[in-house]
Amino acid sequence: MNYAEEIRKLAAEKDALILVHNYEPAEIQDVADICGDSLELARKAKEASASTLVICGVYFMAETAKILSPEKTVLIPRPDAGCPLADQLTPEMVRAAKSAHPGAPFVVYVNSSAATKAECDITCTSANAADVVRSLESDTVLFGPDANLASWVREQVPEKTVITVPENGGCPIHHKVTVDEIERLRREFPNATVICHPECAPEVQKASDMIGSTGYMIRNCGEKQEWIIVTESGILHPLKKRYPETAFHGIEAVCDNMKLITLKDLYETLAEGKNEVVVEKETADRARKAIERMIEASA
Ligand code: CIZ
Repeated sequence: MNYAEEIRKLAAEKDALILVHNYEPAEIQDVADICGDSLELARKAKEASASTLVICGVYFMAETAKILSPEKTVLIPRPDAGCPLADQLTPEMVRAAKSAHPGAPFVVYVNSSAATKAECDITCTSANAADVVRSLESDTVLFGPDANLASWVREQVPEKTVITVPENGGCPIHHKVTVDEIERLRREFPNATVICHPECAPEVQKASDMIGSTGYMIRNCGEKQEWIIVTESGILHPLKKRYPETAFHGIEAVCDNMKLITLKDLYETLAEGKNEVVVEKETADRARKAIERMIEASA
């Protein structure tokens, strides 16, 4: 069977919109209606008129779509696609931090569960974390779970005190990138500009020429002829598609959770309407406030 063709036919028949994250495998990105980073997918999920949304990404992304569009059916082809970063911040940890710092708002990275978001004041993504923190009145801000992203926020918003919860949370894939690796790539490709994701460690951020989310990379990598791309390998596909004349050199960084979905999984999910995402109403209502506040702050 030609799964890609059958998926497109089924999506039309079932009034389904397929939203795919930039880290997904190339063949999944190629059958998407919309590809993007978490912020772009959240915005599109909110605006979409289709009755069904199929989210190809990790579970928190599907939860976010369901929270923003409770009236829609939201499906995820692999509900077991988790996020080890999201698991590092629980609702109890947020409550404890808030009671230790009364009045300080909690900014939660979108890579978190619905239950954790429900305890927080506002969400952020890697595309808008500094803008979100800057938008808050309080001088002290609680931020979690990614301490590397928090460090980048501190650089851009030095007037605020940013307290990380947990102290050293991080994405295992980005956190293991080393300065040695960047230097080796610079020696190999001396004319390339290095751009890293803000989930990388502060020393890797400093060793890079630019820092940005995947959406930022896609928008800005037309500016130079050769790049070293320091983030999950899935991003190379949309970059090469968009800038066919540009040279892109990636690093060894593969998120197994982002690579779980196959075309067969996507086809079966659409055909059977299975793997529906459910978020309990009270949790969804509270988490929605935090996500919508982010969307307003980064409009
Ligand atoms: O914001 C996102 O979607 C993540 C997890 C990374 C990125 O920069 O796209």
